[in-house]
Amino acid sequence: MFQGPLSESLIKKAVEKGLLELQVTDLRDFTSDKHKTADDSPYGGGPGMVMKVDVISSAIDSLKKKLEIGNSKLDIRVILMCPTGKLLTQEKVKELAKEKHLILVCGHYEGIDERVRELVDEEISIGDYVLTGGELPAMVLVDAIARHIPGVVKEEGSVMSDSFYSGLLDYPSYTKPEDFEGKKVPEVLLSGHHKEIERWRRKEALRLTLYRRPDLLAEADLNDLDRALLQEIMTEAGD
Ligand code: 4G0
Repeated sequence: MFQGPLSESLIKKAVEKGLLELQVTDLRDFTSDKHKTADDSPYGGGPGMVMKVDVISSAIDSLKKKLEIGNSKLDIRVILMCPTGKLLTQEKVKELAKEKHLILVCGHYEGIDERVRELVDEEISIGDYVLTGGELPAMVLVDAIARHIPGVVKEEGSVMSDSFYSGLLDYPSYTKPEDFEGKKVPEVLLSGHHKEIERWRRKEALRLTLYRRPDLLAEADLNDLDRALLQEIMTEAGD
């Protein structure tokens, strides 16, 4: 299931350009019985299956060994994709993007042996919902990290201006046509007045953040212009 999303779009190009290397490991390759048992029934009874700690441990050890060849002792962070993990943020993505290697463990089935938690450095969740496996969350994490590797996203500036980078949501963008079924592109964007365009964009970013994510606005570091623009926005809303 990793082939689809990861062989699409920018990720595929990044891999082809050698900016990023991805390897998918099948836990069943680290089982020791002829049925390739990666999960078993829970001690104490009850429904569902539990992923085996010994299998996951062997897989992690094998990956670490492989990466350490010629690299001597590496310190490779191991992350468990888990709905009860710490919520993923852009800040965390930027931190992880600095790592040379990462091992992402994807739990499947209904559960995972509790002792797996001791094999990993951290547990990350991509949001407050449960999926059938950790594979999609792992791909989300890979995509988010890949965008921070120099050369993956065409214009460096587009990563810098991302929503969340500055602590505000992005300003609204428009392209041709100038008039779509009576919905017009804001005049200022056609004016060529760079200073005014910049001011308009900042104001609209503030407006969007105020209405949709007031929690972000409370944390953002705003300058005097920002506060003046917010005042304008609130005055306009009061009209
Ligand atoms: C239950 C992550 C389900 C427990 C994984 C894993 C959503 C997310 C799963 C585990 C997932 C998320 C204890 C590893 C797999 N669903 N929100 N399903 N453990 O990031």
